[in-house]
Amino acid sequence: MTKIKYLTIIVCLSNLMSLVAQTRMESSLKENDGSQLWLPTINVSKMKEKTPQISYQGKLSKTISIAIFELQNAWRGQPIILEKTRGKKTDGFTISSSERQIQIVSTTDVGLLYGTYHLLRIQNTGIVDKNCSITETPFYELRILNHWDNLDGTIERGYAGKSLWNWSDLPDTLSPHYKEYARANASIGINGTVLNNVNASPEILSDNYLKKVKALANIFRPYGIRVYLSVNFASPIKLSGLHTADPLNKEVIQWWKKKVDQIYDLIPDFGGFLVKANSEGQPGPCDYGRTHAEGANMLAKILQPYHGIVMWRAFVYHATNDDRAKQAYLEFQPLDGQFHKNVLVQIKNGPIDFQPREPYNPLFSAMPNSQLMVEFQITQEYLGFSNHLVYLAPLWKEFFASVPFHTVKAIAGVANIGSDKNWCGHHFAQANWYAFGRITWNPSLSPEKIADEWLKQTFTNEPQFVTSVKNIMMQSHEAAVNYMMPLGLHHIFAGEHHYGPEPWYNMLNVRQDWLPVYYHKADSAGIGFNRSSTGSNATAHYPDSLCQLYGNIKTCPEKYLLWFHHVPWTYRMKNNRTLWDELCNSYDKGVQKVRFFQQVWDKMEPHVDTRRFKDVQTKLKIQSRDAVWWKDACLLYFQTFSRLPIPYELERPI
Ligand code: GCW
Repeated sequence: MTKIKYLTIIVCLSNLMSLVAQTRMESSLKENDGSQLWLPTINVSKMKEKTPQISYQGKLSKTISIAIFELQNAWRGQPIILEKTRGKKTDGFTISSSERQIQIVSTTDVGLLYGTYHLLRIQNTGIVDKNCSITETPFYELRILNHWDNLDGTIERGYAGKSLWNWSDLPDTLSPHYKEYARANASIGINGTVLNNVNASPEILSDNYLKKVKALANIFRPYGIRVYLSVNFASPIKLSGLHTADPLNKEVIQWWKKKVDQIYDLIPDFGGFLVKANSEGQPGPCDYGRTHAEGANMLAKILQPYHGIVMWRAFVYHATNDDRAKQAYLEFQPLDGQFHKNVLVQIKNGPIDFQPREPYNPLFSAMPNSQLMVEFQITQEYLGFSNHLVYLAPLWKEFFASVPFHTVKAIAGVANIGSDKNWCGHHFAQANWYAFGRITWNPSLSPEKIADEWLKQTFTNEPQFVTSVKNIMMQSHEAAVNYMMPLGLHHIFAGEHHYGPEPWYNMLNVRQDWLPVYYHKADSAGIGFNRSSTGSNATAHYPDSLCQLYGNIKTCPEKYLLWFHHVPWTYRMKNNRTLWDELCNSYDKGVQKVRFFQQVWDKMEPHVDTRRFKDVQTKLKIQSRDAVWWKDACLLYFQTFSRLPIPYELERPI
């Protein structure tokens, strides 16, 4: 048992003057390779010089010690009182400040840690108010990252190096990155992590790996982060040689029960399982004639006594003739109300697959009797990998413009984190990790506000820099949609790698629903996927008002036009251009935007350290070339059907 210590920590500080401005100056042009993220550098020698007075009365847990350490390292202001009060346990906190002191109050240790990070955030973004009173409560209880990390160190759709988890060294050697990762997550409220790929190796549940998982869980725990695992539904067969993985089979149930007991023995606060079943070749309950609900409930009942959960993915589609956009709905909607209470159905934001832009997945408005969670993709599988600067908060906000916050119980994000020095491959990709955390904490935060916070903490508070670069970030998603897939086009990526364009990709022996031609359907009459009542009728899965809106070519928002309709090349758009001219203009607009980003960034040189300035400049060059590649490839290919000229005033294809 941990020895309970009651102490009051009073560390005296001789100089209490506000050093906010000074801290900013120090951080702005210092060499920075991005490894520091948005958090204050830990500087033990400076801590001694400037340690503020911090008091806390109560049981000193590891979590509270971290909070005190962070404050001692970076807070430059009034004395601080950390106070734990009685009441309903939440992750929320209150910060109140007066001339003389600041008080952070919460009912939990982790709430005090979150309060600490919040205080440092407001200090670093330059808005510390002497008489403030802030109350923060996270909107979602579960704020979770999904790592698609394989046990061999590779990451599926990862573009920032190898996996952070050094499986071969664990549990004996613990990389310092584990703590830094936990610290970064805690600073933005992320409280869960699924360590391994949803295409799960059964090995993760072996005795050997569970010990490694335990070592990571021990490091993350004080930061308020619980560990979860993706599991392979056929694990009983693959690990222990059972002849079946049928969820209703007694032996199978017994196998999972024993496994779960073993896990909780090692990791008492283990979070639960994430399951990709009967999707893209993964095993699942349907292999035995059972439903997704039967599969999920079997695991859920076993996890329930431990308060564990099951996150069951609804990302399913098969090689049938029916529209891929309809398949998850057809399979999952009839199961509404059948899932056990500790099952969350995890649904990707759109009905196809993390495309640059998609309408929302209609399952979100069709399963009122189930607990749903949304899966966003932070890693930029379809958005230029770690080469393109694309700020994703506007994309996620677009989802929430259609799906009210309360519809989902939790948010998962497919992580973009790897072993690269700068964590995410592109300095600006860190903004997406940051924004994901902030949105799971408070989905009403605006993308502008989040970008503002991130820029100030990561680069500098210099107003000219913040305004100009925020402007780039805010326009970056729309720019990428324009130079890749404007007006509702989707999935016209090169086969396999999902980086560049290959709208012409068409092979006889490849599944139809993996071919771009299946999605854009360009022919001499027009372009686009008819999902209205005269086509696949996917529009019928939306509530009536939206079904009518999307189903009618005249009322369908133009950003989704080619998602829902096959449109004649000479169709008149709202601005009176023909569809073809509008398509050309959109691609061109995307390219010009990236050129504009380059110009703005070049002017930022005085405000940014050389290393990061050059890194971003180089990435923008790649992005700019790629944008031209996309424009030229798509327009020249589609022109073979439209047989119309590219408007005079636009840049010619190379
Ligand atoms: O988008 C597709 C990806 C796969 C991924 C799958 C999924 C983990 O291309 O790499 O597999 O989605 O989400 O399961």
